[in-house]
Amino acid sequence: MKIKIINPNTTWSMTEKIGACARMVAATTTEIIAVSPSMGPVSIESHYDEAMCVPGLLEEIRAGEACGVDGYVIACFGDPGLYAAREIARGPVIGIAEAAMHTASFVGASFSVVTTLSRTCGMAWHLAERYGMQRFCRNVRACDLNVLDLERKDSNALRVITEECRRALIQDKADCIVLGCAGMTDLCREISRDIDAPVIDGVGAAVRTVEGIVQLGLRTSKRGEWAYPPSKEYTGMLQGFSR
Ligand code: 2AL
Repeated sequence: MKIKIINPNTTWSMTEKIGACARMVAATTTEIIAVSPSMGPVSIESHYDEAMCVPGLLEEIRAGEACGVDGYVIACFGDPGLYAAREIARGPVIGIAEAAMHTASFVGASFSVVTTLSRTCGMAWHLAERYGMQRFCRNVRACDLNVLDLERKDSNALRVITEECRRALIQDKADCIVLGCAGMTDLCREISRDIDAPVIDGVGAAVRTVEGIVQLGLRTSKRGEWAYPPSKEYTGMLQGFSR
């Protein structure tokens, strides 16, 4: 099985880290292809960043369809472009936020999200609403770390995130923690050990979800909302995106 993981930001050190962590949880028979788009923001932490990462992300889905990819993971906690990606893919496309929130709801009666900047907290709440996960989501907490801080050894990210997770367990009375950024994927096991509670990394949860869906012989339904989009001309800089 071939799974393509798209880190929709263009920071390749993060993409390689995401790929390595995905390979540690994937089945030995799964091939993980981890990529960043050729254009877009170096990190995604605003609505503007999210919008601007989508064309490059869709380009990667299109390329994946041309070379037999079985399923996709969108490795950014905003799940940018998720439904557009589903429209143009045969196999499943899973966002890390939806995978993490659903998985959290299986291992606890409640979760708190621990994310990067406080400006992204509203975005995570919107996703919880969209996925019907609001009733499980106790809180969305920020660490006030930039996404790119997670790539710097001297940022103290592990300590800062672990402390916020501990506060979430105590103050929110959350049963488990959802990590709110793909760049936190490598910290999951250690934080879980330190706080003695389940910590869900969306990258691992999404990879296992894609594997499960493909193994069940399922794919994205082409009957309704996620049918292939109607063919039409796109103009100007988006000319190459005509279908
Ligand atoms: C993210 C993420 O997962 N990748 C990225 O660039 N931004 N999410 C976030 N909440 O900061």
